[in-house]
Amino acid sequence: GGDVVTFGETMAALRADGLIRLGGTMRLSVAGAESNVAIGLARLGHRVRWIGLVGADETGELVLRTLRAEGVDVTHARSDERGPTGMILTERRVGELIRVIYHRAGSAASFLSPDDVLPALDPPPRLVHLTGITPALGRGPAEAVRAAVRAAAASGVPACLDVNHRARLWSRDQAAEALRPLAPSLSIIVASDDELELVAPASATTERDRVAALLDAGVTEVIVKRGGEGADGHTADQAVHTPARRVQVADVVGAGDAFVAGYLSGLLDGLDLTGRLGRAVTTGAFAVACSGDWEGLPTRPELGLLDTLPGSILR
Ligand code: KDG
Repeated sequence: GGDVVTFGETMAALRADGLIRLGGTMRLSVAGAESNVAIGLARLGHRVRWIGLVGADETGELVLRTLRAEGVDVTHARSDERGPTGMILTERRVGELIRVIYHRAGSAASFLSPDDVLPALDPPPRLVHLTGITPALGRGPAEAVRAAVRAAAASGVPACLDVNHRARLWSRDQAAEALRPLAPSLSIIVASDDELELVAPASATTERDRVAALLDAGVTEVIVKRGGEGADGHTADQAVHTPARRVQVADVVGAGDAFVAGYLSGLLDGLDLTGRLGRAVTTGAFAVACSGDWEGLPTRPELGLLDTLPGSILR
């Protein structure tokens, strides 16, 4: 079954250095929250499978080829004629502020269904990873998420959800309606501090209550991300704060996915909560310090690189 199975939409990513409306050069890559996590895990030596639909087009080939090249198992991913591969454009608007534009409505990935996902969970992996982006893509993807959560629970496989609210795709109310019912069947919930309310019961009104309510509902680990302030991890008997690692910011997009990859890697390696969060803030810092969502993610021997002195040369 491998270590981790994840699924979602991966798009062609076109990244402009300046303003798109002024024209100029863009760099072509791929991006998708779940495949970013998959690449992060594969670079750290874990066996990870990504499932998704791409269009029967050249950008779809780019998505699959990139994931294959990164050592991600794509044997259950496929192209589908019903829509094109989605596209995400980014431009650097001012300083570190990056504007995101989607062309993904009606994409092949929005036709994902439980039938695409369930066979890939047999034999069961050690972990299933989902994000709150997938249920925003359409009825089929939302059903696929519910089916995967049910299947994981039935076979005793821990499921991790990164809330990842995308305001361009749906409202906070719509997200909460879709995500709250999943919570009791999840083992790990990762949310930024402003996303926790989208998955915790509406009756809880403070962060403390939300964390407590999720743990009471049976979630074993609640991880709250605070960007440059680091992250907090909560289990039934422990609460740990880990500061972010200080790096020069190149591009914060993808930091959350890198964080999740580090966290899950630590979990697979049997690290304790402090160790898991330590690896998460380390992989998150790599994503922030490098441009691109996933390109700068570390291999296992590179995990210690941030401890080298600034200005030193790797030989
Ligand atoms: O987490 C980074 C993602 O936002 C990016 O890779 C694209 O999956 C993506 C999305 O839906 O925004």
